[in-house]
This record gives sequence, C-alpha cells and structure tokens, in this order.
Amino acid sequence: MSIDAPQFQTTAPSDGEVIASFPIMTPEEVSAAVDRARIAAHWWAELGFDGRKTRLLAWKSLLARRAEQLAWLVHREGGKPVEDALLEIALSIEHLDWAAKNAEKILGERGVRPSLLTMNQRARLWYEPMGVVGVIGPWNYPVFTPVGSVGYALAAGNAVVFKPSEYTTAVGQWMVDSFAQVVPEQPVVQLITGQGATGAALCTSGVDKISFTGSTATGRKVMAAAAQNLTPVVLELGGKDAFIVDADANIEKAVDAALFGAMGNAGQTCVAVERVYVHDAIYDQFLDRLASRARELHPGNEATSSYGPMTMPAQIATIREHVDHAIACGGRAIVGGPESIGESVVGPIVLADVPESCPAVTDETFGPTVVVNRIRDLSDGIDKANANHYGLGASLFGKDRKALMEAARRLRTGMVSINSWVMYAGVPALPWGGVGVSGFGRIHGPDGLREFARSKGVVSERFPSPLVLTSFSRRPDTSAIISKALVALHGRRKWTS
Ligand code: TXE
Repeated sequence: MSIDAPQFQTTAPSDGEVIASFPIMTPEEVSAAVDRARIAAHWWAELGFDGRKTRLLAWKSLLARRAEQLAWLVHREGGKPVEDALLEIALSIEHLDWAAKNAEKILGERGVRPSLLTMNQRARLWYEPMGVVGVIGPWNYPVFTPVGSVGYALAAGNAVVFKPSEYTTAVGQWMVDSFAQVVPEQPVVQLITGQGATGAALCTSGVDKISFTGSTATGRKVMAAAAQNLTPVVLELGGKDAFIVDADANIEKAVDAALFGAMGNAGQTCVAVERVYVHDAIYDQFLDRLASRARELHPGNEATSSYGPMTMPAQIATIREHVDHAIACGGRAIVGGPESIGESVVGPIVLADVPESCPAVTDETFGPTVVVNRIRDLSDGIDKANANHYGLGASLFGKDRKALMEAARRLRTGMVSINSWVMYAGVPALPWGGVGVSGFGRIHGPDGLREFARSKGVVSERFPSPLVLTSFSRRPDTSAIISKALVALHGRRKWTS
C-alpha cells in the first residue's frame, strides 16, 4: 500500500479528537487480503477442534486481562460510558468461551441412524469449515457484534476478513491485533479498513460467507452484491423492539428495565426498547414512574455518564424527524422533546399516546427516545408488537408465566426476554437473529456455529443389502417387496378428521 493512499480518520464523538487514521482500502487490496486468508484458512482448519480451542481460549484470556484497556478505547471512539463498554466486552468473552468449547460437540463427526431400506449403510454427518468468512461490523457494539460472528466463524474452522465500521475502526484494529498476538503464525483474522465501498468490495471478493450487521438498507445492498457470486449471507439488521407490560407486572422492575433498554447506549442498540405497550390498568402509574426515573438520567461525554453522545452524527436528523412527527400527530412529550436534541448528546425523550402509524412507532429511531402506548390486554400488546416489519427481539413483563410463555410464542421475533430486557444475549447457547426486515440467519449458539459451516453427509456400506435398490439388475420382485414393506411400515395410520 502506498504511503499516500487515501485515508480516513475516526474521531471521539465527545470532543472530536482524532483517534486514528486508516487507509481506505481498494477492491484490489481487499482481494489480496482474501487471498492471504485462503492460505491461513487451510492452516487454521488443519489445527482441528482442539488446536483451535486452545488458541481461542488464549485469545479469550487476553481479552479478559486487557478488558479495561479495550473498554476505554470503546468509550473514546464510540462514546459509550466505560461501564457499558466493559459489559459488552464481558458478554463477548462469554460467547468466545462457549463457541471454543462447544464447536466440536456441535460440528464434529457423528453417526446418524439409517432408514429401514438402508439398514446396510453406516451414515456419518459432520460440519466442515466454509473457508474465508467476511465480517462487516457496525459501530454501536464494536466488540460484541463482531465477536458474535468472528468468534463463531473461527471456532467452526474458518479464517476471517473483518471490516469494522468506519466510526469504530480503532476498536476493530485492537481486536485483530490482539488475536494476532495469540495466533502469530498465519493471518487468520485480518482487518480491512474503509467505508461502504470497502465493505461492498468484500461482498464481491469471493469470500465463502458474508456476515453483516448494520442497517436494513445496507443489508439489502450486501445481499444483492453477494448474489453475484452466490455467496451466502447472514444479516443482522435493525429492530423496533416492543416491551409489553401486563396489568400484574412488577411496575418498578419493568420501569427499570424499560428505561435502560430504551436509553442505555443512547438507544443505539438494535434490540433497544423503542415501543412500550402498557396495560391500561397500570398505564398512568407506569408512565409517571418511567418519567421520573428518566429525568434522573445524566447523559453526557464523561466516562461515567448515564449514556454518551450519539456515535454517528447523521442519526440526530432521524431522531428529530421521529420526535417532531410524533408530536405533530398528537403524541405527548412527557419527558424532553425536540429541545432535548443537542449537537451530539440527546437528552432522554419519553413520548406517550403516539399514533401507531407514526415513524416513531413504525421505524427504527436508534436514539434515547421511547414511545409508551396503552393496550387493553396482553393479546392487544402482541398484535401491536407484531404489526411492524421489523422482528428482532421483544420483552414481556407480568406474573402469569403460562400466559407470558404463550405470548412469547405468538411474538413474531427471533428473541424474547420475560421479566428482563435482553438477557437472551447473555446466554451463549441461544441463537441471535431476527425475522422480517430485521434479517435472517443466526449468530450465537449451535445455530451460530452451523451458520459458518457446511454440513456433509456420508454413507458407507457395512454389508451387501439383500435388496439392491439402485441397479438395473434389480430382482424382479424388488418393487413388490418394497410396496409391501411400505404399507407395513408407513401405511397403517388412518386419516381421521
Ligand atoms: O449503517 P450501515 P450505518 C442502523 C441504525 C443506523 C443506521 C445507519 O438505524 O442509524 O443503521 O448506520 C458497511 N456494502 N444500524 O450508516 O450503512 C459500513 O461501512 C457493504 C443498526 O453505520 O448499515 C459499516 O461497516 N458494506 C445496526 C456497516 O456496513 C457496507 C447497527 C454498517 O453500515 C456498505 C448499525 C455496502 N454497500 C446501524 N455500505 C444494528 N443492527 O445494530 C456500508 N457498509
């Protein structure tokens, strides 16, 4: 790369200080990285589950030892409070640990039962690495989100070419450098830097899979670009998560969770609480309590603020548009309002009784704002929650476990948290992903490992079958025997309506 190649800088959202400069990589440079990754992928796959596990656990340990250093960098470059950054790193470490320790059990070779007609076969199943996985990351959780793909792709035996967001590239570099300290032999995880065009180049570079986390609009472009080479994609896109509070819920607990889910990380969370639906019987009480708790928050630029400035300045226009529109169409601003929207820090905004057709209810706001609307009952809440094109996560609060589990089943989302917000993210064995315009495919858990692997099925003959099925010299009575066997085995169930 030439010394005067075009560069971009990341800056601290709090004070604009330049954090670092990075080259804007060209499609040729991206291709060269993928070529290097192919060789590394072979070496990494050859290490086998045990060899990879040892190295991934060593990386995990290094992350745990340096968590504080990383948290400060996440705070400086992305703007979130240090404690929130530490929480994100802690969750990432747990996922890395789980992926490393469970990859062999989920993906390793195992026998499966043949059918009666194939009793003479030994059937084996295993999951092979895909090769090189391209990971395109966002800025809102610059450690947790990429680790959900990078960690699982590595555990499944792939090399990774990682393009972090142009807003949090220094964090991405820190992650890649730390991995190289533990695995110095080959460039198993490489960093590529740049904006959208560099990400687009990765999509057409011939990688074996693309894992993308970001906006729905960009997700569509990623999928279209990947289609050129029939590259499979996993898309983790935005959300408009609902938080439903039943009449018998513990109000204090629900308020606490809704407030953190809505305002934490300045609302820049794909599973942020953006719509709260509260049973009519406790609506006023809930709203009063939420408002008074929201007024106690102290957002700002400090490491210890309740939440930080907006990471991406362009988001402020979306927040303003949603808030203005909500008020114009009859919504009530209970805490804050348009005047809370500063140049980089946005004060908490609680809106009530906003018509369900407003953008503040239908579209992702991605800011420290929340809409609190009334519902008749749990069922009404579910209908309202489901009447949205996003379908990522949801939360339910109440006492009746059976009713809440039934509600969880009816919710059109990939994840649900009962009597808490987002706790599914802390259970590495559970999948993460959405439905509708929130994307498809899964990271985390067994599904997340399989997402980065190709299944292979192999049969091997144990003994010659008395009934040869696939031959032109079949016995003349083979078909008759099969017909009889079919009726005996499968034909005895009668249809009753
Ligand atoms: O996202 P983009 P941005 C939502 C949130 C936010 C909006 C825009 O509502 O306001 O998206 O954020 C790379 N081919 N979320 O602009 O554009 C880009 O360089 C390939 C939700 O940051 O989706 C970055 O690395 N890659 C979300 C990554 O895609 C491309 C997290 C994300 O950028 C590309 C972030 C292209 N054509 C934002 N164009 C969540 N699910 O949590 C850009 N990129």
